[in-house]
Amino acid sequence: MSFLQDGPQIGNQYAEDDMLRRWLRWRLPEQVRGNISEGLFGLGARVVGDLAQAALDAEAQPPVLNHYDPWGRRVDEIVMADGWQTLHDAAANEGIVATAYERKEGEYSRAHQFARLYLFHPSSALYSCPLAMTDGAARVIAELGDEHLRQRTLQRLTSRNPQEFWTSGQWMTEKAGGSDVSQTETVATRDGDGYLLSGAKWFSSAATADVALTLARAADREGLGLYYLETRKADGTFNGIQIDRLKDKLGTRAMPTAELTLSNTRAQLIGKHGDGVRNIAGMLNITRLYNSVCAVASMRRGLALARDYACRRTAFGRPLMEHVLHRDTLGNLEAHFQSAFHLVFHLGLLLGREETGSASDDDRLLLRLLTPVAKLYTAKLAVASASEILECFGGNGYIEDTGLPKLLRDAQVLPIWEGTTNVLSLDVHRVLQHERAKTLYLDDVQRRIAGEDVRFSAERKRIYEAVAAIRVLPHDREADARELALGLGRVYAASLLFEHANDMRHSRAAAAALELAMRRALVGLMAHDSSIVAADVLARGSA
Ligand code: MFK
Repeated sequence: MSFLQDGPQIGNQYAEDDMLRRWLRWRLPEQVRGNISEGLFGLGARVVGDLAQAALDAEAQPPVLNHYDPWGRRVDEIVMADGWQTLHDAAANEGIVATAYERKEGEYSRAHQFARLYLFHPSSALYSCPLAMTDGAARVIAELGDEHLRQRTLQRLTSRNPQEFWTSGQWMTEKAGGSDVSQTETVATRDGDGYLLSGAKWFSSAATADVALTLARAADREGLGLYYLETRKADGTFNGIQIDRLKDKLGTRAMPTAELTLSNTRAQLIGKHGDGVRNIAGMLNITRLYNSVCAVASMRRGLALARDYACRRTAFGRPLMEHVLHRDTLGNLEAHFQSAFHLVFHLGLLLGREETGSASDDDRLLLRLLTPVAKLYTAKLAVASASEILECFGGNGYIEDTGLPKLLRDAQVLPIWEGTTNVLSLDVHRVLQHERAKTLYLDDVQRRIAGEDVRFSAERKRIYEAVAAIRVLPHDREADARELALGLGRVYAASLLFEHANDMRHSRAAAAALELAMRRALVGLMAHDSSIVAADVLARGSA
């Protein structure tokens, strides 16, 4: 019989994840860990069991849009796989959104929720996308919704009961503006105590959602307003919504993204006219954090698969894992992953503090600054990591039915949706104009690496040097915004890796992650050279 190669196999994704368990031990009080570890273990088993099967089913049967029923009635029905429904039910009963709103673990509730989302995402066929928007909508409604909306909707968006659990869309993008949403053309016309919306939405992810938040322009008012709508009326028919087409996307194929036309869609204004962008930003900040959690989750899943494969696959007489160069590649990927993990989970702590009233003004400003930093930093890493992971499998990594190419296709959306790298860099730039933002950031980094300990003194010195470089860098030049934002991500991640290695004295993995990350992933912590004139010449292709 000729040679047959086994594919990669992974076990309980909580039990096998040293990074996650070490971080929880490091940051969470013992009692909180005691409360949550059994649930995480259970979810860790499901994501390689029934949820993995559901995700496979959803991926194998992508959504289909039927415009008409057999008798010619326009129905615009999106047919979803059974697996998609299973993932909906699991998202509810595993409390992927609810955990953050029940707040059973006080200020650690978001960290707990991040851990759950992180386990869930790689086996969710991107059900994490509707959950991101659902969580974002819940946050906005909790903060800005009136009593009626909070009573009617918030409870459903945060329910653990699958029959009751609603998901939300975030319909921002129109043909005229993906990044520049001020170009929104949808019109809101007053009708009784509500509004009727008419216009076209060009990228509406999770098109099967129950509700959506969207932007529109009231005829007689300046600026945009934020509107809440339910996609169906009480009789089950669409609320003035026509589904024109499903997008044919590079990845995220199990998740329906649609082009929609709104014709007198009944909606309710949230907040004031003119505050639409500012108000929807609260949702964006949550979905950007989801994006970051999902980025690190996908990096970790890729690594788990590649690591297992490296122990099974033999080449030149030895398992791949016994080849020094392959170990170097995997170690490098792990160092990148850990730097991203630290940044993102730290934001789970800050967000948890913010939502339970225990955050200081400094915590809030740092969270505001680091949210776009984490999104842009982790999304880029996730794409590079997925590409390297595929290569770890050789030709098999390029073959669809191994399930591996999906890792790369799905990762590629992470730097695009919820704001591209440049748009997020401009958001970082916007926050840095706040007089205290940069000083606060630098003081926080310095605090994490303070001390006289000789351990890691070379790493400490390099982080100090990066801090000094950032301190003198002008923060008001738009052309520098991207390099600066990426640098802020690297330096902050380095400071967390440092603190972690320093605190977890007996962890060889923590020390090795710091050492390797500083040599590779975080090299040129604040490599900065403003060469906008040269970039201008090359960008335009001038002779
Ligand atoms: C795996 C899970 C992943 C999740 C899946 C989600 C799938 C969803 C698919 C999509 O819908 S993708 C849609 C993505 N679109 C975007 O992300 C929009 C990108 N554009 C931006 O982010 C722009 O920066 C933005 C539209 C928010 C602002 O542009 P503008 O029109 O120039 O507004 P401006 O004047 O800068 O800001 C208006 C106000 O909002 C200001 O406040 P003030 O009026 O008080 O000064 C800003 O400070 C505030 N603001 C803007 N961004 C903010 C913010 N406040 C807090 N946080 C922010 N992020």
